[in-house]
Amino acid sequence: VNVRCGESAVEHDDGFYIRRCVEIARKAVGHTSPNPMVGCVIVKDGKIVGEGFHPKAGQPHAEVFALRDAGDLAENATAFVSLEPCNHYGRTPPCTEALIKAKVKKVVVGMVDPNPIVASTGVSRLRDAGIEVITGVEEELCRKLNEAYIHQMLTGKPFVTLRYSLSVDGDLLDQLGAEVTESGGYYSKLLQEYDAVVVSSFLLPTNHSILSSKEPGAKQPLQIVLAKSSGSLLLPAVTEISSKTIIFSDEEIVVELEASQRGIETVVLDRMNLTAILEHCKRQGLCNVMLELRGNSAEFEEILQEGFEQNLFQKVIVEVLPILGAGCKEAFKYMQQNRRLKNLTSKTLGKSILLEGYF
Ligand code: AOF
Ligand code: ZN
Repeated sequence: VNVRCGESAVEHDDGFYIRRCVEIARKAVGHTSPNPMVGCVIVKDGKIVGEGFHPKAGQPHAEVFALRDAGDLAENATAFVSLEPCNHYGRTPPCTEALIKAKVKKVVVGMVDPNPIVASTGVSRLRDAGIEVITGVEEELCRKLNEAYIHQMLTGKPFVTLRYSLSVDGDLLDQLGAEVTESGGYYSKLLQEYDAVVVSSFLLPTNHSILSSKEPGAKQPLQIVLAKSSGSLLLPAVTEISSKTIIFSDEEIVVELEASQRGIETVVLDRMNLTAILEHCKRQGLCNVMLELRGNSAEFEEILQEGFEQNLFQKVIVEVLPILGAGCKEAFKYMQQNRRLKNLTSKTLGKSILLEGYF
């Protein structure tokens, strides 16, 4: 789609280049937290002369990579960025200064940065330097790209998604649709977007491998295991646990770890408590968390209640499978709230239907 230097120029509008910024920003999906995903494209005389994206917190920002890629061609060019260029010294120096030094003529910004340290000072710094700045191009797309980062910046809390699979008659199921956990499947792609996935310990012994994304180069989410009810929790052999795991348990349960599993962190809570779990995620710089509900959801009971009462859930993803029953009918008794979802989307996936919406 993009036209590189040397190829013939095609007339594109600003939205085209911001959409390209979003496309390349997503190359770092799952890797940037607590930072946002950002893409930058440098355009001169209708040709893309430089591209870059932010690969990981601590590494240079998108603008820096794009300016490096463009070299001297950045002079008098237009820089397109999916997020307002930063204007502060964080882990890296301000992108505004890099753009000014490179002598770009114009900057087109997808959305302003909700980070209070930046909050429009990037735009004003560029304007003060005589650079023309346009903001709010493909803004909705840019906001969707970083919905977790934005939520976390505005509320100080991780973005939380509830995900589950249902039968057509409304049972909460253990299983997912065919092939969705394989590479390219929606569930495999979803896992790479989340910094952490919360599951019930019931799921672990038999089924935990489905908690890893099969996308090439995916960063695996932290597995947060909830262990409740009296008895003991025996983890599967550590060789089978592909990503980092942390176990939150109540005082009733004994978590038995083998010698090889001693690295697994365990946290004892006096009761199952979503606020405490989210605090822990926040301290680790995790921006988004997925709650994975399966057939036996007893361990989620208090968490669901707390989440709804305190508005801790942002998004819901529901897969409806073409089967009847055989799951847990009781699952949603504690979810009785008359709430309408916003921005609902639906699509068919093979033989299933996938619904997504926001609380
Ligand atoms: C940009 N371009 O590619 C990104 C930006 O600690 P630092 O230096 O990485 O700064 C992190 C903050 O910078 C982050 O919270 C957000 O406000 C902004 N991220 N800005 O101009 C980028 N990733
Ligand atoms: Zn920056």
